[in-house]
Amino acid sequence: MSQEKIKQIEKEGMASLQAVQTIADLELWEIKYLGRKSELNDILKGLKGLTPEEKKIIGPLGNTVKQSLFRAFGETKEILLEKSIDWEAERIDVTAPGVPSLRGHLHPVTQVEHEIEDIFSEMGFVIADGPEIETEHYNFDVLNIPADHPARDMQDTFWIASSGEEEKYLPRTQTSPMQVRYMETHTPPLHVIVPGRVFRNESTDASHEHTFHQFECLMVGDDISVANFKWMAETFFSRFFGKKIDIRLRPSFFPFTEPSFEFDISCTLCDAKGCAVCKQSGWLELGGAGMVNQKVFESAGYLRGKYQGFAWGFGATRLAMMKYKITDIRLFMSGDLRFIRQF
Ligand code: FA5
Repeated sequence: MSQEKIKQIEKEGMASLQAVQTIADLELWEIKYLGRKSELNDILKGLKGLTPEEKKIIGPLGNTVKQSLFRAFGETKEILLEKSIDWEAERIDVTAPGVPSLRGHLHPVTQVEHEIEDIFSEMGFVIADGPEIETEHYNFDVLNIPADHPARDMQDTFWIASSGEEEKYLPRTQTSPMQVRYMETHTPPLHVIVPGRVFRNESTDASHEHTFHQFECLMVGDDISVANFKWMAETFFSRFFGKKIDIRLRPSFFPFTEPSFEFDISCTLCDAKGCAVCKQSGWLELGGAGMVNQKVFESAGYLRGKYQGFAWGFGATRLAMMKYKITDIRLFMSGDLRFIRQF
């Protein structure tokens, strides 16, 4: 009797599936023939009440019919889904012009930073990174610039407000604090460069910004001399500008170097013939340098007189100005995309 019933369910189910035209109707069909409360399911659930002989016939038959109804359901679903696609709406016009995607690129100062890093890396220097927010200790004290020293006024500082008790913090005014930070954890011989953003509380003009990029270069060993520095600087600038660059050292003062110099490079804009940017002198001022003051070595924990080395710092933003012949430094940070997109 159940056998007959199962066959009838199959016949009826298959026939009514032929008539199903929509996904909604198909869902109703599924509930009726394959759902938990379907007749077929009731029969299969009732198997335990049957004799072993009946079970042997009804069980396999019920499952086979269930499977074939399920397969037919799947096939119909696929057909209906395909039919429901609006091909017109999906149509792709392969001849339509493309929409260009916006591509960003590195900021010109970052590009120059990368070039500088590449040249120094080739010369065997390692690249180190330091914190932009520094302590008074590293930015000034260990560099031989105590609180009452007039040299503090050489770099106008943005101080971070504090209650006065604890260590004072500031956005670093120079990359030089990394000299001592690096030496505290490394033993000579060492060759390191430190690129970084620095901040000064000063009024801006065509060649001065409150936020700009510097490079610190430090080379320490047993017998490093000014001659090493001069060769290094000439080699670096000649590679950077792709032509022979001369260096001129002038006596100067920095508390953390002794002796100290400002250094100029031959003007790249006029090939040292004299122009408005170099004020007709043929030279451009680019940075400071000197032999590391033994007091700085002592701050780093080295024995006085044991090592010799040079340190120099120069403005990477100024270098970018020379490279790209930009006459106003403020353009770099202006956020003006018309400027940035030229690089
Ligand atoms: C220093 O900052 C020293 N730390 C450099 C140094 C390092 C000397 C190691 C000795 C040994 P100075 O304040 O001169 O020095 O700045 C160095 C360079 O940073 C300048 O030559 C210039 O290229 C750049 N610079 C300084 N101030 C500005 C500014 N406001 N805007 C853009 N570039 C600046």
